[in-house]
Amino acid sequence: MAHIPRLSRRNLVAAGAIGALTMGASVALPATNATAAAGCAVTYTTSSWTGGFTASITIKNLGDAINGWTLGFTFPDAGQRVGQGWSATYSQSGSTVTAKDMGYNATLSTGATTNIGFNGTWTTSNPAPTSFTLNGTVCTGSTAPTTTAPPPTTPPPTTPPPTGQTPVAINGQLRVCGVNLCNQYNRPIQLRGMSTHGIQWFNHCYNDAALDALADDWKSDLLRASMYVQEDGYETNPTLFTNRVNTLVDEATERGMYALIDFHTLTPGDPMYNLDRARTFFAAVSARNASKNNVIYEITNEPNGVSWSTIKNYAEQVIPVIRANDPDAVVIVGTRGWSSLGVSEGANSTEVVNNPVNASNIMYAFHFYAASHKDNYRAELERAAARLPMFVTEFGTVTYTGGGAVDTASSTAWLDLLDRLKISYANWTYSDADEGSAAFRPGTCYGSTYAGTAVLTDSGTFMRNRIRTPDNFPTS
Ligand code: IDC
Repeated sequence: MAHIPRLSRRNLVAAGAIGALTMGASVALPATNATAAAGCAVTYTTSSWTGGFTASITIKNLGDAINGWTLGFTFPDAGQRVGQGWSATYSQSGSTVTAKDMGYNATLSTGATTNIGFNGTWTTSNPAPTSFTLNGTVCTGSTAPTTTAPPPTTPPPTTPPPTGQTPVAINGQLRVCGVNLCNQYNRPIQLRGMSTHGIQWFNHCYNDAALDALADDWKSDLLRASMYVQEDGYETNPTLFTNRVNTLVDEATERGMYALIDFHTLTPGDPMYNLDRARTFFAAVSARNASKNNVIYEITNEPNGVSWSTIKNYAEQVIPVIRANDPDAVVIVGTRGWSSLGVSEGANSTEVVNNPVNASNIMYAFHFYAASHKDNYRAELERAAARLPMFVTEFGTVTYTGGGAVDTASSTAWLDLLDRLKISYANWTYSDADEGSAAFRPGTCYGSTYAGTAVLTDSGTFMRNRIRTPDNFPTS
């Protein structure tokens, strides 16, 4: 098996991350005039708080098809500023703002819409702009700007999810019911799926063929998009990573899978270190994905070295940011000791049961690595699951380092327990990392074959067998 030395692997995947940025742009686009835009309609809605706001903008092209667009508007108040944006590249000069397409969303056929947005700041007041231009043409079809968020007059632009037998088509919007995750029929279900590796390193693994294999060959219910915050992740380029998470949500949606957005804090272990980043990130992704029924938010991966009360405090500051945009989505909160319910730091789930997060429709995360964590961890999860809604957002079949051999006996005991308790799970990792936890053999992601078993490691073979068995989701 090819051994890719660690350093060069990182260099390669860094190149892959850049490649992905241009991936959307390399799709053949119709040769249409980039300046033509005979008419347009814009809706601009905000949710505002003291000094800050999130703006959601829908652009509808009422003219000829265009390939390449720039939206222009002017803030009415001198103190209004664009901050982090998504689905467009923003610039501001004085009060004049332009938002340019990002390549993958450059084409707008006649009647097509696209959604963009940004987080901004304001000082004295936050009125909506009164006029918009698209490629220089005034958008007379613009609906009256408002800050009270009326329903958009245009439908969301994303590809509609497939209907029929996909996990999302069957189960719809999920909610927490008692200690379970329930589907649209209010019946407990279990989602079984895979986690990406860090998208800053393995972005090239999440191409169409790989995601097709996950949905169709593995029959996965779930894709966890693991966005590290440190370690060359989100903090280095918030816009790039926010956009990439959003496109992974779209990829899951198109395939009828649930998308778990993982704000992958790890080192430092105190989630408060990333509180401002979390607020910015979750404001953006929850606004962008609010109308979808398949998005689950995991607000901190593995808190460690901090008390439960600190984690709870963090959760109670981040959850309202999500709820403001996407009130019905399930939110998952990490637990103490690398999401071990405290066990790895000498505590247990009692601290959570006695002092739960003050929010509804939430679950708690539990993580394990089967070769390292055995009976005492299983016993604690089972004890906790009688009192708390639990979701295994990450686990490995190997040791907690992510490496080593598959512990088949312990992994089987774990998954049998999760199946029995209907606890949902995502396995670390759907990647070709050179480590035992990866599902694919090293080098697989530079090829084009992902389905079948020839490309799989021992862990991949084990997990594919567990995940692809029928779900039998209840429908009444
Ligand atoms: C590991 C990766 C490894 C990477 C390391 C960097 O497998 O390639 O070098 O992170 O931080 C976790 C974490 C997860 C770890 C994984 C395995 O959530 O980020 O991934 N693990 O060590 N918790 C327990 C184990």
